[in-house]
Amino acid sequence: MNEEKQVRAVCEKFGLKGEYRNYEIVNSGHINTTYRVYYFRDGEVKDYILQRVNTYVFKNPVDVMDNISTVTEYIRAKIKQKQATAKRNVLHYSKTPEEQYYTFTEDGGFWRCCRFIDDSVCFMTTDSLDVIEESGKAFGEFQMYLSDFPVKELNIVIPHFHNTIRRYDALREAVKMNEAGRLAEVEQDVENYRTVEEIATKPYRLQREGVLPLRVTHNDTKLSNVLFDAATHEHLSVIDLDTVMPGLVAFDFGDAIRICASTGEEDEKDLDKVALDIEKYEAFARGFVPCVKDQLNQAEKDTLALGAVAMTVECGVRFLTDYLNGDKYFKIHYPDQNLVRARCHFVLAQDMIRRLDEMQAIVNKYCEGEKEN
Ligand code: GN1
Ligand code: MG
Repeated sequence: MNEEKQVRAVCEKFGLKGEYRNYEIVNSGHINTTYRVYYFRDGEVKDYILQRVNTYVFKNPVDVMDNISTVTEYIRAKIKQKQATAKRNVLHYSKTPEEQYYTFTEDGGFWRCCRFIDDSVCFMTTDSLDVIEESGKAFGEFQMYLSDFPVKELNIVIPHFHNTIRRYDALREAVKMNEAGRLAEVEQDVENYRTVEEIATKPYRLQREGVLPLRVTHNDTKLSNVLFDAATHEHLSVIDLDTVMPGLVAFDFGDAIRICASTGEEDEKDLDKVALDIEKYEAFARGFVPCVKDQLNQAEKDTLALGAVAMTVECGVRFLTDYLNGDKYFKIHYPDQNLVRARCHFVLAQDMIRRLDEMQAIVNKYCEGEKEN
């Protein structure tokens, strides 16, 4: 079946009303295949986000949708306590006539559909400190909405997702197997990552020792996972809830920093361009920290900046592992993209390690915010 036919057939399975107009591919994610589909109904265009979930990555996609539906309902109810409608502030997934949040296609595809939030935009990168601060608020509020959510109700959709120790083990395994025959080319990169293993695995070790508590976290807090109002650039909603699971607040903070506070792209080839932008870092902290600080223990506050090191290294290790394994996990748009990503993350992490005290001082400032006033 050609792509458009399949897209239309899936829309029909969700019983979307109105007249189908057209569709486009959305290329920003590394995991799922995403389409924006335009319908015409009641004199206006209605658009939807249709996704084919990557079942190589999400082995139990029904569990993913269970998590997403419970979490979005929970947040919707909270938002409605303070405002009339939550329409633009939380995702709304469509159900099929059989009352399911997903449908299958004959080729084994697992699909879901949600309304596109009206007049919203997202950014892959930005130089606007206001946008970055807004993204910090978006993830901070998300954290707050779920602070009393019963953690045990969540399915663990990817076991050991942010277990940095296991991510290093997977890299060692990939080195041993050398499946794609690329080891000779990356020996220096593997060695580089070894030099930062100790510091990068520290937050995970603190979690294991019970010093850092598990909370309900988003676990994939990149800038492009926030929607903003197209005109004002105020934050509307966080998206991509696939990996909402128990996790560390430091990791939600840190994974966002990895993207929004880097001077380069996630796959910047010119490594001289890659560094931590401390102003952007501060902008995110200014949005995020005040939302969460009252619920964090001292150890959590003290390790937020370290979370950025951990997430940058962990993500780099994952890119390098995938490169060695033959690019099976992350989507790539050119042959050595995973290697480029891995190298760029190492340079960024090194800069963060150099500036860790400065980074943590900024967090401390926003943790103490109220005392200053
Ligand atoms: C993936 O789906 P996407 O592109 O938002 C990945 C994240 C990585 C990120 C790197 C389920 O996120 O963990 O940090 O790429 N998601 C999964 O950009 O592995
Ligand atoms: Mg994701």
